[in-house]
Amino acid sequence: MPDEPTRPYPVKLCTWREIPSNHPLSAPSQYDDFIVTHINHTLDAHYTGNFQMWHRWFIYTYETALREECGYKGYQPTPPIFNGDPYSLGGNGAWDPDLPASLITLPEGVTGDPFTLPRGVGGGYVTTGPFANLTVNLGPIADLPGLGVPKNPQADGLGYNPRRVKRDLGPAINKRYANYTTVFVTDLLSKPNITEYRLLLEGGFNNGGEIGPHGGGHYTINGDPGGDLWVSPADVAFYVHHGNMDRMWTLWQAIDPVNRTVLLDDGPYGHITWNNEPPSRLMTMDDVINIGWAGPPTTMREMMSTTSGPLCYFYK
Ligand SMILES: [Cu+2]
Repeated sequence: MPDEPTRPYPVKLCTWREIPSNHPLSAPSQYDDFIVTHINHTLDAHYTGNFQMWHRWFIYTYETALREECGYKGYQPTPPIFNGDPYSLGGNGAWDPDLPASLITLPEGVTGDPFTLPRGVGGGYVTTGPFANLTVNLGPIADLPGLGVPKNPQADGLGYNPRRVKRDLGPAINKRYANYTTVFVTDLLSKPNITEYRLLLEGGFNNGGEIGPHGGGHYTINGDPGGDLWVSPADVAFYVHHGNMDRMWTLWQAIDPVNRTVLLDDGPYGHITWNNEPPSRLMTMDDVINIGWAGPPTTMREMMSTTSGPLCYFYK
């Protein structure tokens, strides 16, 4: 049998760096800058009109930092990514027989019913692969019942709270929402406008717990921080999942490029507040996308095409 091809470069994260004097964290790494940013923008970059654009810039900036500042020469890895070998993103969490199903609740001030999702086949600490000792420093902000990880006592989740990563990967959520066999993915590509596309992608809290391919990918990883909407970028698998979300959007745009990347002001795009609570105006192409300490700002308009403006990449 021929040798399995392996990737040329294991994924590595940047080392700790000097702290700018007005940085909000006492012990940040460059990696933590991305997590702080996502925490600070959770409520204005999800269930909002900028969801795809904000995450496109976020993951693009992350991958650029990996390549230009950390010496990484590859791309986001492709499967297998969870087999625990040296070129993977680490394995599943160790099997925890006592972990309950995931209870998903809404952020404070937002209406909607909580729902439960089936658990995976891990639940404990990641013990294999290059990220076996990856530390989550921030959060948790979400309730993670059963994981034995109390909420960060600092309400904004930015207090230094180091702990090892847990994952609860499993087939149930993935097969229902996020892998190639589910109708959600083909339905997504047939959506006629960006708002319908986004609503199916993100799912929602008022539709019987249908979480869409975006929530499906996140809750397939699950655990700590994977099951925490705010802190999820602290698991390196976040960037692969969102890379694929960006790829799906790119495919959808390619079906009608004139209307979906050029004639942009017709929208409609969603509102600027989470699920339009409190009621707010619609997002426009001139709205700024801010990613805090992670990188410079951009605009909605600049994020509409991966091959013009500040971006230059395509998916195979
Ligand atoms: Cu996000």
